[in-house]
Amino acid sequence: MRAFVFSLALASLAAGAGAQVATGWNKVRVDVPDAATLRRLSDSDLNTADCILHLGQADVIVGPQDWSKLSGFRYSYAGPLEDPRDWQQRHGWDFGVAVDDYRLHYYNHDQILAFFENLRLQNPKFVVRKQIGTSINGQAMWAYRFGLPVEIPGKPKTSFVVHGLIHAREWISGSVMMHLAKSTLDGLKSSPMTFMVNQNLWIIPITNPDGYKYTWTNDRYWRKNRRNNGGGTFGVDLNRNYAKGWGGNDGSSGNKGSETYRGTAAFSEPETQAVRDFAASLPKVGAFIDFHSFSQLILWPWSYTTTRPADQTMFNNYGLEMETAMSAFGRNYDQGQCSWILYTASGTSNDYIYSQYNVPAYAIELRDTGQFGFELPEDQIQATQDEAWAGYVKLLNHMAH
Ligand code: 0X9
Ligand code: ZN
Repeated sequence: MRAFVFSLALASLAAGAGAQVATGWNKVRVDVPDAATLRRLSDSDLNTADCILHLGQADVIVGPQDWSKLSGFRYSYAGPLEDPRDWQQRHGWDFGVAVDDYRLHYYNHDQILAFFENLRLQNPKFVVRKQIGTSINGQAMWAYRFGLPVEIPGKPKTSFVVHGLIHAREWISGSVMMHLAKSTLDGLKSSPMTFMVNQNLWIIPITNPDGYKYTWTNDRYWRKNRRNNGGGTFGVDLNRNYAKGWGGNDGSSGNKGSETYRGTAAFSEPETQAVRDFAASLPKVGAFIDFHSFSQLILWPWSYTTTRPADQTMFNNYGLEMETAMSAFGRNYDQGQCSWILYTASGTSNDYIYSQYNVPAYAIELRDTGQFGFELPEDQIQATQDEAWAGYVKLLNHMAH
């Protein structure tokens, strides 16, 4: 199969036109026979299409410039991919046509912020926004607070903090942010005496604004932020840049081109600094969820080590509740400690929040389990939003207040 790929590439180059393999976007399947190859792959500059790298095989996204990065790996050709730069053109539509558009379509950076601004301007009593920082390329980072406009004197509200789009290509997490916002607002307005009386929901809809913009304009499969690392490589994996467990070689990479590049130091990136400082500014952090895709998993600390967290029983109990709630919409979710059921990941957001605030802090991998991966079809947005809301409410009910 390897010979087939090369001859196809050469033939395409020779032919000049219609050179799909040489100039287009493709998927190849890389053999991963041993741990050393697994490590070499995760440390490499290749963009993996799988969330979970494991022994056996791994699908890799190969852009026009990427073929040489495969040198030293055994692989076979697995088919063409759409040119990611065409996405906006293919999926172009007018924002705001119908109220429920966000249930049916993915929104780009400006549309997501417009959605949140719309909620805020229509409901100034319940919704407040705060700029929490600025991305490396100068985009404002926003957090939105949803809560009742009253506070019991001397008793600060407990904040549930959620964020989406820390990984740029995981678009469904942005759709979920909008749905948590809308559903919370509906709850606040319809049952103000009972719903979230002494709690706030803080949503950071786009934790990685530069990366997210880039997925709409240049590369649908971009994951990291857009820091220029020098030497032609870009991006730090923001979910390897937090301080807890930062630097672990098992769960992150020191190679600047790697998809899991951890950065030069813990909190080297303005985006993670913003989340850190924002959480520190809250009177009382009560719970945290970092939304990702894909794999349908509810993950809890620690991710940087297989050592069990002191609150294992709590994490497991709440995790099981969320698992049941989220599995009621036609897809099965599983829960467990990240380093046990997924893989070791060092320097993650929820390890950090748990280590700082000692509260339930989860990472949820939304749909699907790999059939469509990051490009979850728009007709699954609604069900994924519904199941995320169901899981969120379970944790909200347990949040100290
Ligand atoms: O690798 C990651 O950052 C997450 N998976 S993803 O495919 N969306 O990139 C998993 C992170 C899990 N984090 C923690 N359990 N802390
Ligand atoms: Zn992710």
